Amino acid sequence: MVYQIYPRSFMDSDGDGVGDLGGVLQRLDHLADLGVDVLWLSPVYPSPQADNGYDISDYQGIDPLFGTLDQLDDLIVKLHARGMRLLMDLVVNHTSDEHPWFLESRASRTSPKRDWYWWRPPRTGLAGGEPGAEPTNWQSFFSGSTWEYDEPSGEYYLHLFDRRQPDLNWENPEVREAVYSMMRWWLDRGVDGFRMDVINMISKDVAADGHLHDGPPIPGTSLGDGSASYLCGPRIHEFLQEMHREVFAGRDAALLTVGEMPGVTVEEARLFTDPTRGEVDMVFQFEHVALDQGSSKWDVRPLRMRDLKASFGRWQAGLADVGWNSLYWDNHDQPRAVSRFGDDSPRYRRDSATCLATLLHLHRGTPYVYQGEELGMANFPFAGLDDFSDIESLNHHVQAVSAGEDAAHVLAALRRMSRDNARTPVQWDASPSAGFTTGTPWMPVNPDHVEWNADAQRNDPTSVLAHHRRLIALRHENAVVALGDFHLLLPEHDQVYAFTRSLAGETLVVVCNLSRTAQSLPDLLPQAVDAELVLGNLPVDDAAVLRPWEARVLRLR
Ligand code: TEU
Repeated sequence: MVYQIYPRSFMDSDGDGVGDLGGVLQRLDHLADLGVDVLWLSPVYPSPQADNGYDISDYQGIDPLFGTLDQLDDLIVKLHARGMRLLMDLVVNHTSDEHPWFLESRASRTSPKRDWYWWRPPRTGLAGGEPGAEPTNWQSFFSGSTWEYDEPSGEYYLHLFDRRQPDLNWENPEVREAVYSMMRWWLDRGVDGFRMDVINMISKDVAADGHLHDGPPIPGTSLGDGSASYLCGPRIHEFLQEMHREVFAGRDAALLTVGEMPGVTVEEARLFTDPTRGEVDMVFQFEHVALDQGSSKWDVRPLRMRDLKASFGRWQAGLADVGWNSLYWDNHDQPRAVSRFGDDSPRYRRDSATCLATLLHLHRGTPYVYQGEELGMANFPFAGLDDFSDIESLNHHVQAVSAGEDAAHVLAALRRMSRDNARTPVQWDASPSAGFTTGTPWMPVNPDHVEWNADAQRNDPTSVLAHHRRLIALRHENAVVALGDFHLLLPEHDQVYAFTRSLAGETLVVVCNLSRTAQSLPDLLPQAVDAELVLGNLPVDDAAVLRPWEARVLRLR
């Protein structure tokens, strides 16, 4: 399994309130105890931190905020000594607007690096900066238009995310070679692979004359949806195959790559992860984290369990013979799973966190655990707008309120969906700063840390942490968990999520009650009633009754 560290919120070693590499080095026992195989480190490179490091101004260094290159080297050595591997975050769809490449590109229209980014003149007939003069109507992920006007040169540059994150032009072979050479430099240092940020956005659908196409209008705005022009664009497979040849070919076959791919379909994922094509090992897909959303992530809807099953079920089936799944509930962009998919009331928080974990870890694929998920960390009780820090949340608030949305309604959506929910400090102990820092934490510690923390759980066999340890060990020790075929049961049931995993004559039945209502097992899965209990999240008094949020892994006799 892969454990994700968001370094700014993991552990602070120098008291400045921001987590750092020294902090990661102090907590290696926690990772080893859990059974982590691979550590994915979110960006630690020099960055103005407009998007907490996803805006990189130097790909080959460490931001002093996080430490030094020596510490990174030390981390590689210490992880390897404990049998763990390190994945770095590769953010190459865009750079920071303070990256020297962009500064040079911006300097003049004739700069040798002008073409390293997407520069376009204002729309014909309109003056630069005038509303509607943007080269396309695309809406950015983080703010209004994807185009920022550059007064001195009279042209616009493209940014799919914030204006401080200009998109690199992958059409230019020099850009690609610069990225590949940087990747080789990290591999030569000993890192074991990359998690590739929005990697399915690097190929844009551009006409031979350089024209980019408008997207369908987005109701209620003057903007359009440009995603057809940049999600899995025309050259995406070519670029990833080239990267594979230029960077990974001939190196250790154990190197690992995972491509983050918003909007990727199962059919595309089969191509991306087919080992014979030489692209990436697995992708992060977004289908299951969009099931509780309407027109946007801020339009929160109730999740229907049968939709979740249908979605996971299709991905399991779609990548059964070719390719490989990554399995996640949480990461630094998602609200906390126990609050979102589980039940974070005091009565059911522990049970639902362990139930969700069982469900995820028993699927076929590589499980990812995001820091704090193994402790059952929950969403933060945000009081007001001042408590938010994330660029996406703040930009959204400004835009939505200026577009006339009710401020209280916008705030309610932020509370549930903001990425800040995932970014509060990891709760190590019950002390005032949760053992995260000796200083003032950059984000407030969740007040529930007095009860919910690693110290309280480490030696408690019933804890969320202990349950994760058991799930991870189960996969390590049982080929059927790692490799077995997946078969969905009870697809129509709205509370019980059940499936089998089978390999070489052995069959496990996994049954999870994702509700507060007790369920009768004989009515649902008679074959499971007298099966052998391999692992459960609650003590079983009555084999016939699945209690609220109970999960069982059973072996058919
Ligand atoms: O995220 C890409 C992405 O599309 C998102 O999930 C997005 O951040 C947002 O949550 C959509 O509502 C990646 C990184 O994981 C994210 O932290 C970065 O902000 C983003 O790319 C830009 O680099």
